[in-house]
Amino acid sequence: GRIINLADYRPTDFVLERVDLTFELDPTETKCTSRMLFHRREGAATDAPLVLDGDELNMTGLLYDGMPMEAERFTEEDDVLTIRELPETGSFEITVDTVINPEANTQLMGLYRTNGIYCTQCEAEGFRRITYFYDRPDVLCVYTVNIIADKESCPLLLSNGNFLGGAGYGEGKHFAAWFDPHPKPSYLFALVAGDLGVVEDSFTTMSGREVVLKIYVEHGKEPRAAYAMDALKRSMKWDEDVFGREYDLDIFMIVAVSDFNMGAMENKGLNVFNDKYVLADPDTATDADYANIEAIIAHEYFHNWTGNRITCRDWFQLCLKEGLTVYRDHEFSADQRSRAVKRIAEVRHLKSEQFPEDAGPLAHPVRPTKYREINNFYTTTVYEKGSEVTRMIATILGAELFKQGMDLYFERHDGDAATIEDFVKCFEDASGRDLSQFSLWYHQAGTPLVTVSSAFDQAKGVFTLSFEQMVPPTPGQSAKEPMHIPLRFGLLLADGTEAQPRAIEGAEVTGDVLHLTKRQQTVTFSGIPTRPVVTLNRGFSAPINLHFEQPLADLAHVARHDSDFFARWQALNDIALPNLVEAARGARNAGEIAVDPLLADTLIAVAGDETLEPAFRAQILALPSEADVAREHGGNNDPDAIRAGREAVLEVVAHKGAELFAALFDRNHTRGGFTPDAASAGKRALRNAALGYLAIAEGRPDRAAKAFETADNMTDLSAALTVLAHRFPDAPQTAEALEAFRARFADNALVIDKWFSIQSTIPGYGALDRVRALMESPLFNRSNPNRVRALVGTFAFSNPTGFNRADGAGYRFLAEQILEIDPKNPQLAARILTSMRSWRALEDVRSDHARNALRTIAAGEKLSSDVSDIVERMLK
Ligand code: BAL
Ligand code: ZN
Repeated sequence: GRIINLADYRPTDFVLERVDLTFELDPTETKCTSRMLFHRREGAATDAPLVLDGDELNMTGLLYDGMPMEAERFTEEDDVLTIRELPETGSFEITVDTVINPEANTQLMGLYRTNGIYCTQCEAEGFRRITYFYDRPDVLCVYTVNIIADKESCPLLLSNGNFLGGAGYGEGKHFAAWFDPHPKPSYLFALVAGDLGVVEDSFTTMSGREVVLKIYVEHGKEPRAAYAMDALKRSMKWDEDVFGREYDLDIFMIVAVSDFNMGAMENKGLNVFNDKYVLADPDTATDADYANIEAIIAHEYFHNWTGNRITCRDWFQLCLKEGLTVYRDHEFSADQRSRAVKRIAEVRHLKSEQFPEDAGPLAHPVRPTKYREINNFYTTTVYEKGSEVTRMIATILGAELFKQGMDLYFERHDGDAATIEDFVKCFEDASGRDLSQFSLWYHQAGTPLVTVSSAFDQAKGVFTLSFEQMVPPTPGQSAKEPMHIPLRFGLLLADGTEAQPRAIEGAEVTGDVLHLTKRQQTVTFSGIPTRPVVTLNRGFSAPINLHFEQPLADLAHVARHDSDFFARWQALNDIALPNLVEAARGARNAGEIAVDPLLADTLIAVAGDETLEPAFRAQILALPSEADVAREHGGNNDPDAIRAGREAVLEVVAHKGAELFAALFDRNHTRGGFTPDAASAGKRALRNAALGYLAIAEGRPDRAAKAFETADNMTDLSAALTVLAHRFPDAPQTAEALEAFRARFADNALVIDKWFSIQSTIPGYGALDRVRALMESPLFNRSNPNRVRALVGTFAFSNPTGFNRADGAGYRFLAEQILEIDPKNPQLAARILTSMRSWRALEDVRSDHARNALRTIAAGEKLSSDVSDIVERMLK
């Protein structure tokens, strides 16, 4: 594929007024007729041809105003249809007939078939696999869709918008017509047909309109859609209450399918979901599954305003809809659950997924300026860092002005295909603030590093903070400008109160936000009675790395007393991480592994503090992960040493806290009827964290085996199975539990995914053989993305010691898998390959093996543009 540049953007030469699509569905020979009404754009060259996008199409007919197009007026070449000699003024109609084979569509882009269900996925460029089209987000028009299909196998015929009508169509067939009155780009088109069960409900909007809600799932699974429906209604209400956004069609539908590349898709009025993010009940879904379902249902629903009504001008603007919509779903979940715990979980995710991306060969700006394969830009940088950038706008402006900016955005751009510049302008206009420096967050890749030092002059009562910021070089960007970094802060005094400085000089301060804008900046606070303990970046107000060598006692003070619970967690993290890095160095040099007693004592004190909510204490007990330690270590990483060091720390904590953990394990048992609410989930998280430590302290599988036998919900069951498998992989109880789990859930694919994931993440050298053996299991299914991700993806992403075997066998295995998956499903292959994004940070022996494996992939024949784009960037 060629490189697409933001600078080359220009509007189309023709305006698409409307499209009428007719599908005659057939598993291998679906006929699609597309009638498009165009006129030449004002100002476009009078001889400019109409150039439409295609991808592997079989065109069987082409008409101009209903008559066959003369052969010399068009060419069909390299997936592009070019039509010449078109009128200078007035509308004309182009009709394109194509024949599609949904059964053979293993890429799962365009129109495909999964378990007998026809469905579509068109974002980003899937519509061009259905017909020749202006397949770009800035071309919006209204759609009429006629679907003809076999009545018996496809009683259900769905598309976007409102149902117009349906009837029999002879010979066992029937048809249905849909009209979507909202102009939309092709990536939001959807069609679903098949035989599905339905859960129905309704929602009355703030202006009193009744909206029909339908969630379609496989027959028999209807009860498992109840939670998704509940989450949908809460999302609709929340978007009215918080953003003033009302739903705009008479019906909102969700369809759950089992073969899906993404989590879900926000097609107008007809969301299509990976069933993993719809189906839940206590026996089969964990608390994490419930939280994910709630978040993704909300995310896709929220897209109706941020994405659908206001869409992107081009794919470079992807963060315009994704970053903003992630921010909205984060806020929704924070309001539904514990805000502090939600924030901790978000930051953990950001640091473990986005920070490594931003620090490696795949780093790119939130708003990139070029790409080769757009599918590879649905990244954690565009989504999660994009959300953090939106959050910073809210932090800088404050809640009221942020809301005014959002309202202005909805008012000014409803119906538009907009840009990041349009979005930022709304906040500038609403607040009067200049956000030009701030906008660097969209354009400069890399995680800023802020280094801080402090001094206190007791005699003058002046406290000084000196800041230095640096944005590391990233691919294509060697020199960086200083950024506008909003830091929430507090100055804690020994008595637990906060200092109120008489004056602050050297930086703008608004409320509790300190605005860093220069490469170096010294800020003085006067009128400070005693040496304060400074707490910085409360709530993770800026997505940065902060280097601040604070005395351990100061961090412990923040950990126990800060009013911001996120800051408390962060302080404990800042105590733990250097310990874990030191422990890893010790293990690598086969030296002594020293563990600071303050770390274990502080963790145990917080874990035992009954005034704190259980979910928070569970987050504290989940020490920084091996991946977190690797990131902090920053290079020459040896995953075995990192694990050995971390294990040594866990041992100390486990033994010191054994008595407490036993008490927590007993006291936090949620008995008698599962409810997925956040408080109950928190208790389960704390209990299962305690179980993990007890397994270490006791050195026997008995307690976990008993927990497995007596568990009455999937959260506790899978947690116990994980402890058994990860701590006691060779114990007979583990083999029995794994087999019992398999036998009980063999016919439930989503639960079997957990069975695969738990085993693929058993640490250590033997993991690869286990994964290979599991691939031979009759339960493994190569053509199902969830299954491939559960086994191969989880192994590569989440088993640092197993995957990064020193002999390189893990990397060779991945290369083999990528080359096998790629011809069938390039998006899936490319995504799993990004698990190697941090290969350059490995020690030499491993990084040599990793490079060789990447070269093997790069040398593969007929690589997809998805995989070749990733592998070439990784090797550059
Ligand atoms: N637009 C792709 C799926 C999502 O982010 O909602
Ligand atoms: Zn999205």
